[in-house]
Amino acid sequence: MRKTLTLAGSDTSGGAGIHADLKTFQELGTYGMTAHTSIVTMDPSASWKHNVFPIATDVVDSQLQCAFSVGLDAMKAGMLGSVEIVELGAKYIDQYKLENVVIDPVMVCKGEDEVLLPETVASCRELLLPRAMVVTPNLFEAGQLSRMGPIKSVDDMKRVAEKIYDLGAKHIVIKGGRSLQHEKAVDLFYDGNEFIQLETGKIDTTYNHGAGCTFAAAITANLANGKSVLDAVVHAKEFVAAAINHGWKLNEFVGPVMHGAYHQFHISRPVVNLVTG
Ligand code: PXL
Repeated sequence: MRKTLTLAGSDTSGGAGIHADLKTFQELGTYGMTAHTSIVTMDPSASWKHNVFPIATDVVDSQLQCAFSVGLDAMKAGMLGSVEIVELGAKYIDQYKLENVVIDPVMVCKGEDEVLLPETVASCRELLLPRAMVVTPNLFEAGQLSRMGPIKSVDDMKRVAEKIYDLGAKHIVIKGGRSLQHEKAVDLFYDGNEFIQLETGKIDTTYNHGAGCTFAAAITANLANGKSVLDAVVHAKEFVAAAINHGWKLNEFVGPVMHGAYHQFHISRPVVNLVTG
């Protein structure tokens, strides 16, 4: 059994963070393990406002010691929250020479505007990008990591991907998703050599909580299972598109993706077109 780890925040509402990752790891046939960096709760009496409770650094250290000791096939890092936790993650990746590292540089929860502190973004740029087999920023995160500001077009995505590659990440997937001014939902893959656009039809839903985490977790599980990086990314995009297609309303504030949709609804599996150049 291949072993996967997520170093991320716990989303009590079950759609994103560690919960999305574990469900996805399970769906894709790997053994999921966890290291919690924070616990996120939502206040039902304050329009589902997110409260983030950080986990003490020595507790994160202890979890990483435990998980890495069993021998990991791949790991994913999501919401890290502090420079100390970024440094710990980098230390364990080096100590155990882990290659299959997926960095999802979560800087903000959907609908919230509290952004990671600039020094945490800087430590992510300096310590995690050089250790990343794959990094999966959305448009905002890609703009922050590259320090190249707002991204408005596929051409902007290409310039930013080149910059993030120069910062040390081996493969970059910038998630344009449906926010880009384009008729399709476009993500851009770059491996330092060629650009590949991954295109799916835009899905008209707001029930997409946890989509980014699910995508990165699926890449992680696919790498653990021995897929090539491009195959891991393309399959993860199909997996998350199915999950978004079957997103559902949890309450008046949030609609999570359906992590199990890919395997439960074979007939409606989305198609991902690859456009090179
Ligand atoms: O979707 C971003 C995200 C990541 N990680 C955790 C979260 C969220 C958003 O709610 O709670 C733990």
